Amino acid sequence: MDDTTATPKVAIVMGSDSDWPVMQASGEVLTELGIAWEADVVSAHRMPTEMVAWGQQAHTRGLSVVIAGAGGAAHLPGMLAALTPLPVIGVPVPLKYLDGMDSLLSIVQMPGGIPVATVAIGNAKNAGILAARILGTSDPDLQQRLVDYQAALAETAHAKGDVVRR
Ligand code: RP5
Repeated sequence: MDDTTATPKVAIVMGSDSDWPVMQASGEVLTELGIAWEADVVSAHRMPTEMVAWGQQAHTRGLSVVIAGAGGAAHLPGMLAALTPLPVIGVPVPLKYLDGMDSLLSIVQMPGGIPVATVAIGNAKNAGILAARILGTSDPDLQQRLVDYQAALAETAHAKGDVVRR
């Protein structure tokens, strides 16, 4: 495993601390894969000037990937993608109304030239794994850990098959 106290490679940002119960799954899987990460609230609507500064500086701080989660009028991932040259992974956070469809559509429908790699509604775990896969393209040890991770998934799926197989 890598030293997770090292300079963060992945930033997990969100529009509100109320997004954290969903977003923490990104951090959990990154930690499991030995990747140093940081997390913060950077609201596109409540602190727009800070969001602009954050987005402009992200790539100068040693970060490689941004995971951005927001709910409702979820503008944070797209705005950060417009401000940074780093890959941005968007997590649509489901809120009380509309089952997260509003968040999903706010994040996924980016205009050409400004991509946000959007995961399924509420699936912050996949955002973490995708960030790891991006980092793994230039880190053979990490890529091997991802191979092992996938092998473990297969093992679990086989074990479940053993339960239902007759
Ligand atoms: C969005 O508004 C945040 O990303 C959050 O999902 C939602 C609600 O925020 P709070 O009112 O809980 O702070 O910008």
